[in-house]
Amino acid sequence: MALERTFSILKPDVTRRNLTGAVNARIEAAGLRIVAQKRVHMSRAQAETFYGVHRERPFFGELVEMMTAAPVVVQVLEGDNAIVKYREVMGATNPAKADPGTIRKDFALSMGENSAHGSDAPETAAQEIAQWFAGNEIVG
Ligand code: 3AN
Repeated sequence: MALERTFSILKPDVTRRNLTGAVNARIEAAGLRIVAQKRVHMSRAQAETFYGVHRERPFFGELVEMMTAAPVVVQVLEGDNAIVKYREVMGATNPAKADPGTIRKDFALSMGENSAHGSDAPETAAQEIAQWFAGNEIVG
């Protein structure tokens, strides 16, 4: 299987409750390596760019508010089949529907405050990684 990279965000509900290490432990236990990581407080412009694909959705304003309300941790994760694997480790968008043992089942508060973001495809992973990291900040 090909080594792949995905982009991850640990959302404000994670940093606020001091759960960064707990979520990272789940990521590492799943065999994904954290090859880049930094804590940032997103600006409104950065959040609007990041979630641009959702601009017309009814929850867009709420999503941008939530993502800019407190710091986040942005990450690059590397591993076999990392994009699909991380989405499995995160669980369903709605934490009430997420499988037991997933990050969202165990930590998320709601659909919006659902603890983690993970890229959904190779093209978006490349785009999202490029928005947040310079090549020399990713050390595999
Ligand atoms: P995922 O993050 O699981 O790929 P998307 O891409 O459908 O889910 O949604 C992006 C983000 O928008 C979610 N992580 C969540 O924070 C937020 N979101 C999605 N649907 C809703 C909703 N119905 N109400 C509030 N926030 C939502």
